Amino acid sequence: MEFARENILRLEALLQASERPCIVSHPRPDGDAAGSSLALASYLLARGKKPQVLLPDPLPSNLTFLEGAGQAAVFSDDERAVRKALETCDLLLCLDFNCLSRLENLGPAVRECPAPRILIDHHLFPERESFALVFSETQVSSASELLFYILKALPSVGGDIAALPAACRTALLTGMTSDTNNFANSVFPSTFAMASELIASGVDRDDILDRLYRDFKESRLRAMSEILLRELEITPQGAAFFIIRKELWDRYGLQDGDLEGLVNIPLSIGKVRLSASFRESPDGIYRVSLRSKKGVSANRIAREWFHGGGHEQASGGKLLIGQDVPSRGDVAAYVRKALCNL
Ligand SMILES: [Mn+2]
Repeated sequence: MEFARENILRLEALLQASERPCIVSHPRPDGDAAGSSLALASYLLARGKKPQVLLPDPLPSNLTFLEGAGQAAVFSDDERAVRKALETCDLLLCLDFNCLSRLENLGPAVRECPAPRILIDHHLFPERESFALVFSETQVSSASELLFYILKALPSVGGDIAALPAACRTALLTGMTSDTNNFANSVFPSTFAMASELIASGVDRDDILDRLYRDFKESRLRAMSEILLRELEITPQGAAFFIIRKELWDRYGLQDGDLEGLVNIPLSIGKVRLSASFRESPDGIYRVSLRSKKGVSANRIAREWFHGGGHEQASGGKLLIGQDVPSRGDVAAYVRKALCNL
C-alpha cells in the first residue's frame, strides 16, 4: 500500500509533537474499532506519549482481553473523564468511522476540541473537511489493516513490524480478523500479507480466535437460535431479515456485541442475496445491520432507507419510530418495502 510521502511525514511530525494524543472510535465499538484504537495507543505509549482511548460505549466482553482495554474512557459510563481528556488533548486520532456525526452524543465534544484531527478509516465518503489529515482507503479490510500499513510506513518504524509492541501487533490482527469475519469478507491481497507478517512476528492467532469466537455465554447461542427459528423472514426477492425484540434481548440478558455476526448467517442460504438485522433499543431506535453478496449493494439500501451507509457489502444504519414508521408494529412492513428492490 502506497501513501503520499507528504502525508506520512505530516503524520510523523504531528505524532512527534504530541504529548497527550486522544484516540476516538465509533459507538458500540466492534473488533476493528477496539483493535485499531488499542493498537495505536500501545504504539504511542511505547513512543513515550500519554495516549488516551475514548469510546462512546463500553467494549463487548470478548474484546476486553486486548491490552489497554481497561484504561479506555467510556463516554456512556463516565462523561466527565472523556471531556477532561479532550480538554488536555493535543492531537485527536479518529479511527474506523468517516464523519463526526457518526459519534452520536460524543460528536459535539469532539468537534469542540481544538486539537488537530487525523482520520484513519476505510468507510465510503469520508468527511474530509473535518480533519487536518485524512487517511481513507476503501480497498482494505479494516481500519486495523490501514493502520498497520501506516505504522509500517512511518520513518520511526522503518518498515520493521517486529519492532512494534506485541500488544499493538495482537490488536491489529484482532481488528482485521474481526472486521473480515475471520477472512470471510472484504479480504484483499494486502490483508493476507498483513496477517502473514504479523503471524511471522509472533502474534498468536489461535489465541485471538479463542478470545473472539469461542468464549461466549450459552445464552447467546440460545438467543441466536430463537431469533433464527422464530423471527427470520425471507422475501421473494431474496432478502432475509429479522427483528431482535427488546423483550428477547432482556430475557437472555444479552449485551452489546453478543449478537455480532448473526446477520451473516442467513447469507448461507443460496437464494438469499442480502441479510438485515433490526435490533430494537429502548429509545425507539432500531439499529440496522446489512450484509449482502456481490452484486447487491448493502450500502445503497442503508443510505436510501436507513440513514446509514458503510461499505458495499456491509453497512449499518437506523430505523426511527415516529419518523420512518408510526409505531413498532409497522417496522416489518417498512422493511419489506425497503428490501423489495435489491
Ligand atoms: Mn471497520
